[in-house]
Amino acid sequence: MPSPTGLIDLRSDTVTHPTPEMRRAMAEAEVGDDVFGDDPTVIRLEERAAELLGKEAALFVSSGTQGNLVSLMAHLARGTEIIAETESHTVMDEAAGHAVVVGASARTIPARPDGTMDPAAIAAAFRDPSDPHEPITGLVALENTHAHSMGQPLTATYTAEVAAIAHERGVPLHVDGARLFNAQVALGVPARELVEAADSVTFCLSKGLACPVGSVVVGRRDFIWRARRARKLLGGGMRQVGVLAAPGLIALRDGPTGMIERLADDHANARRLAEALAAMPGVWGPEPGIPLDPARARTNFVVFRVAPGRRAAFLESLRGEGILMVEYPHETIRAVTHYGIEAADVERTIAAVGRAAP
Ligand code: TLP
Repeated sequence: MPSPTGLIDLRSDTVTHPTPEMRRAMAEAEVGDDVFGDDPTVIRLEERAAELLGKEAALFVSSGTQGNLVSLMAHLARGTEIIAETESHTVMDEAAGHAVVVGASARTIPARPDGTMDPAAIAAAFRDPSDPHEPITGLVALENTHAHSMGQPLTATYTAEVAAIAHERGVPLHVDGARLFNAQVALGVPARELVEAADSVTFCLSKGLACPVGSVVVGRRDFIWRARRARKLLGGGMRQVGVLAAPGLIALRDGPTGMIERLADDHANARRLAEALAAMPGVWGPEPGIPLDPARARTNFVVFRVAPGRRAAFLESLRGEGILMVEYPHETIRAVTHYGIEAADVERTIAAVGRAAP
């Protein structure tokens, strides 16, 4: 489907518009009061999500941020600490909800280029629970795909290794799987296997899966009950919300009528963009002075840099051609492919970058 705005908007996969079928499903959704547990469409979506990820239960929430926050609230007590990646969304981009709402500190570990944290560093980051000076480690969190490493997918083996470290110490593992289905498609491994070892997972419907709103949290039944209570506390108990859950049921269908399989197109588009950018003068990879390695475009992100001090002018020049990218940390630029971006848009983008970068 061509872009509904006429722009080539590569700022994020959050800009996707719902499909015509999703809009029809929203109009026709069977609804009820979901705080009473009466919305049949929400119930179907939650059942589908739990089944798909191999967990006992699920909870539909307004956003990925809310999904992570209710998960933290359900897992943690005040004065506890999470171990998470230094630039993970939960630590960097959720307005410090872990601190402000949950009352938890974050002990952070930087990611390696493949998006993983060193397991030995995770093990070493656990606090001594017998020392009254220290916070109590209450949760380990992973992000899959890992955004700041150019959307690297984390394997089931790695997640199981981290889960074992956490579980040996009596601590649960949460996965921020905002783009978990991108990892499924990139690795060719079902999402349920990727998160089998995790105690809870948040995944987003409103990114590459093209739904207008919403994320889903999955986990054990008792965890989901606590998360539901936390959602209520945050004012996130919604009423006839089947109108928002209906697109999710379309997105999560198996096969070509759903929105998961087609993520492969986004990945191919990102790879094509990265390959072309890597060959251009004036374009580098995310680390200063190092060439862009197109093999790192494994999902739908391309992160790169232009000459020092040129970023704003570069983005402005693209904008003048109707192409949007976004500033990313450490002087980098991010381009994200998604539903609505087609191969021809990528070619137009490559030509525009060729004019703007040198
Ligand atoms: N990410 C957005 C921005 O907030 C940065 C984006 O454009 O990438 N986890 C991860 C890994 C995310 O990337 C995001 C959103 C979230 C959680 C939060 O999801 P929402 O935006 O639904 O609260």
